[in-house]
Amino acid sequence: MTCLHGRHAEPLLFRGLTGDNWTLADYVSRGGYEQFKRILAERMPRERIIDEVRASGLRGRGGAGFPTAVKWGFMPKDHPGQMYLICNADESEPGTFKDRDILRYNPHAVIEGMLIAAYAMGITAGYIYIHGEIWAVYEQFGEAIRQAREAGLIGRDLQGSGFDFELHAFHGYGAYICGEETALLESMEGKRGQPRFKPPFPATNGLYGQPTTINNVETLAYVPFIMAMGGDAYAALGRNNCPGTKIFCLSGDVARPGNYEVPLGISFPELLELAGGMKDGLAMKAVIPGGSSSPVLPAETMMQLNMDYDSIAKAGSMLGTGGVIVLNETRCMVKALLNLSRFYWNESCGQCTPCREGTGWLVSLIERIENGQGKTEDLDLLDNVAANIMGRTICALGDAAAMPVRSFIKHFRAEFEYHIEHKRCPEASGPRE
Ligand code: L3W
Ligand code: SF4
Repeated sequence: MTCLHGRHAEPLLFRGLTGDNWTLADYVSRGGYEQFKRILAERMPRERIIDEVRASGLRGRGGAGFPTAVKWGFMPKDHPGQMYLICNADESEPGTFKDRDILRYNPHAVIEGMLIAAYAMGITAGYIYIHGEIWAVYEQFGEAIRQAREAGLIGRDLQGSGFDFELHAFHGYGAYICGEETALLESMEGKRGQPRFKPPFPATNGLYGQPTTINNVETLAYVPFIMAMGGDAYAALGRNNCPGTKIFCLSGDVARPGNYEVPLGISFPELLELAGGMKDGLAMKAVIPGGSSSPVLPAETMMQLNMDYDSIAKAGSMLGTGGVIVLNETRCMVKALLNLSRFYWNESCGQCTPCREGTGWLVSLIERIENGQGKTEDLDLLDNVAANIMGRTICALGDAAAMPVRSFIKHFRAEFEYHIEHKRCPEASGPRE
């Protein structure tokens, strides 16, 4: 189920959308493409667009939260060859399901965001890399591209401005690692989707070795709104000095799971209330606040927090993608961790030994504990394996696999010890005394 609004603020991206009103005509009737046309008509200086995005405080919504204007500013100003803009729609972080809904409900906002971004950086070619398991979304987006091309919004000499922009949809292969920006580039170049060392960053050595900017779907989709209302006004939509809005994906043991577009900095209790609170009236035990890569936090900590990058980081986790996974009092934390760890083991591309071998070791150890065959020393061993993965790999997947392990043991050690001491998982018997 998807909830398309938050009652605490008028949503921007999800306002009035039904699933049937995604076409170009619908988007234009909502004021769509006016910003791009205005920019072309005014021959707006590129720097003015980047300044507006800077004022908005927009940060990358794909997980890293990198300031968008700073990223755009990395692109060379006078590159003699081709430069590329890529929209990363390879969403597959567990607990994250916002980008596919943006693409499904509001594809033209993404296209207009790409057009404005491309103009601001002087880029003439773009791709959207769509996750391999959402074929229907890929097909519909292709149709949206066709509509925009027919309307003279994609192609050469757009609106008689002299600005060219070609856009193509690229169907990904369904591997989580291809959401890592350099693995995505490898995959687009027809190679195995394995991350590259950074630096060099894509801004200098991206697709086919050319300067490339890669932005998340949600990041780009907000750009037309920022240009329409102005960066300061967009920033003012946030709470507690946190600029703008964000879509949070609420899943797990909440009454109404779905996507909620709310002011950044909203308190966690308010967000939980929007999702109907806890399902079946059970108490909350823990929350994974920013997709499966973010460390788990106990319920008591979460209830004190605001949902913004700094507050969640200060509490020892990450806002990440905004994929909020809520676990109730009956959930076995060992089993939950085993589930996550299996995912990273499966998705490791195998390039780095600590990740390839370490993720497998983590699964074996957690499995042993969950099955009641764990030993007391396994907890230290788990921490040791996780510590030996962290910071020793090419991409962030290694850290993403290790961090949950350390946080689950840190906050829920007693549950691991219970499994070891009683040689069984207590989940079937409900909440423990
Ligand atoms: C030029 C520099 N560019 C940084 C660029 C860089 C990238 C962006 C952020 O990981 C996180 C990860 C997952 N010159 C630059 C520069 N850049 N310094 O800025 O870079 P970075 O390295 O901080 O992050 P990343 O490698 O992009 C992403 C977390 O997101 N995550 C995973 C999400 C998964 C999905 C998915 O399912 N597709 O999004 C969730 O939290 O753990 O920490 O563009 O090039 N000096
Ligand atoms: Fe591949 Fe894991 Fe190394 Fe990332 S950390 S490059 S997923 S082996």
